Amino acid sequence: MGLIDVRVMAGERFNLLERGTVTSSSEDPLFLRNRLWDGRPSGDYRFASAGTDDTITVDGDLLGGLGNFEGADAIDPPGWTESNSGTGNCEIDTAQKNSGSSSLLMLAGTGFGQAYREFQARAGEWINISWAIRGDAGTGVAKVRVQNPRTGRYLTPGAAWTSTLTNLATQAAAAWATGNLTFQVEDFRTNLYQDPVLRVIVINDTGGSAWADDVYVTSGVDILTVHGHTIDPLIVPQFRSSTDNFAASDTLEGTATLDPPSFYVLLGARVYRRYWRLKLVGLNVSGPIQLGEMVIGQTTSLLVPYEYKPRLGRLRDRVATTADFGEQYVYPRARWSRRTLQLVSHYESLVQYRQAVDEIYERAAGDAHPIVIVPDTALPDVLFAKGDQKHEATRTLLTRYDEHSWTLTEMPFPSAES
Ligand SMILES: [Ca+2]
Ligand SMILES: [Ca+2]
Repeated sequence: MGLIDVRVMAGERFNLLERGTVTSSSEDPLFLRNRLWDGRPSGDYRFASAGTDDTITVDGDLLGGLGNFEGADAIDPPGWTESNSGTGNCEIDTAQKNSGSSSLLMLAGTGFGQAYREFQARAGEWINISWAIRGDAGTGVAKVRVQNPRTGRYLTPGAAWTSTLTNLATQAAAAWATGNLTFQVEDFRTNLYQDPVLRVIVINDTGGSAWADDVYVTSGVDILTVHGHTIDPLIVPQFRSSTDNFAASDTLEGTATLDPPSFYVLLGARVYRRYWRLKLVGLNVSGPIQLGEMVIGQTTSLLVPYEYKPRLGRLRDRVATTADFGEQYVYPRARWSRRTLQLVSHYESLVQYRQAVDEIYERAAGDAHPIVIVPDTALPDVLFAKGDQKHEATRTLLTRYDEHSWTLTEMPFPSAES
């Protein structure tokens, strides 16, 4: 990290709200919660009333909670695809469980019992997978695997990727064994794609019976951002995490300092937990809170070029008319100014230049998808922005890259009238 810490998220799927399941303490029927992650701060979400301690909660399990293998005895595992061989079979079993009232039974039969479920990942993303598996102390061995179907590689217990078929964990004993692993998805240049889908596989290919339960996948979270809000000055926004949907576990990860029109809470490190919550502590006396866009995600730290000279600007949306005698009338139409950030960096190496182009320009596909950027973590500014359609740099001597004008423009907020 250089003298300045720059954080960025860009593309189609950086917002955990979009990949998880979102609930809120109340909801205006005309301004539903999917407007929190529609990629447009101008489309705002609203609570139904001015409640006390309003909350937005996301269940961030990337398997959609279906790794709990809950269901009626002997049915097919909900949400999992069976890929058995011979007389092998997978089914829900209420006789064995690590938690809840059932687990997945994998009968090898004359071949093997195997089930898999895929989840949306992002290139280079830090992820944690956890599991519980059980053998039968005879021939049945439970195995967990993670595969990237795009590269064909398997995740190793050492968190590396290999083209050899590899188990993440195995259990032969007739007792539940739990484990978890934090790993990084293969990067953009290995996948040759921004957002690969990964496959979690549970299998018994040795004989007899084996079981799996409580398979969960969480993305490492280090930021909460809110763009365009009507939160009263005395409300305290808290960023909280939980392992049990805020029953017994409820951890305060960070507190935001309110800033109009946007603010963020950046954590000191990535945290791997299933449930995340924005809690707006206090009563919003001015009325139901409106939120233009809300992001929970994982930032990338930019390798800041030596000459990082962001040019900050502001833009006001308005209507202007000129009378026939020349007098100008200007009417502000927006509630807040929009900020612009012009990057005119000089990259000292190909690595620095490529990271900026891959992580910002390529992930955002030019000006197609949004970019969330904190230009300096020492300052309160955070932009939900669009980039430029075109990007140009001049390669000079000694692999320096001089960027031409590259402007990120904050997207519009809800109009002043709404
Ligand atoms: Ca929105
Ligand atoms: Ca279970």
